[in-house]
Amino acid sequence: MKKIALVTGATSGIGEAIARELADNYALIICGRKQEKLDGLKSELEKKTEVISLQFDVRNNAEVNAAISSLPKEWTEIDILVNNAGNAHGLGPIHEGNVEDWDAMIDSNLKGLLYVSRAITPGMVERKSGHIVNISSIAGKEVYENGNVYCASKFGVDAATQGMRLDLNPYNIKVTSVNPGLVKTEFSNVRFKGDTEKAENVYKGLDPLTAKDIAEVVKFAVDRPVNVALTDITVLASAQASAKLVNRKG
Ligand code: 8X3
Repeated sequence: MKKIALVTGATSGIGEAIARELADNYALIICGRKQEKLDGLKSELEKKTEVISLQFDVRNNAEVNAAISSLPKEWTEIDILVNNAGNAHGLGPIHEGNVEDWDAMIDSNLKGLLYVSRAITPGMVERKSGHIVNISSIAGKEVYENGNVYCASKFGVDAATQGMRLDLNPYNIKVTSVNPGLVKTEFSNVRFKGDTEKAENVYKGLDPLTAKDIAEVVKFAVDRPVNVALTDITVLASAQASAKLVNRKG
């Protein structure tokens, strides 16, 4: 079998694009919460490579462990782990924050990434090889107004990524962080809970990144030769100078 890549949050947006991109060179374990979406993507990608799907919620450690332990023997040696699952919920000042939104962001963006990494890294350590790609955000590099807890979750991802790189260094495991800026996906629809006007305004007057743009960067990172480790890659739309400084037309 080819090298095996596992992608979380593969049922939409950046994760789905990453799965498509990696299907050229890797056998794929696609993970997500929505079985129907997993089935659709699996039948599409099976035309290119071997694919297996795992349905679980990264926020639930028991589900994570059960799913990873259910892998058939020939799928257990995971070479590439892409921790992509996560989202933003709400955008507003800290004193008006919705605690359920906070829990959702910290549980999926940070704790979910840790649960999945905890389940998969022992095998990589044992084999002394592997590559983890954490999809973080420009929000893990800069705090912006009203971003408070989303930014905190992504700063957490940034710290966890650095920690993983240190701890896994003796075992030849590469750890890469990819930090996207404005990518037009369902991201803003989810953040604004279906308010499409607010979501559209985020990308108004600029040419945003696409999920494919980020997926191509991930592919580039995992395809580097053994002697090359890309550690920390921030990818902004060309019109962006920072998280919120955007040169919008008209
Ligand atoms: C997504 C990018 O700028 O909306 O993580 O935080 S941003």
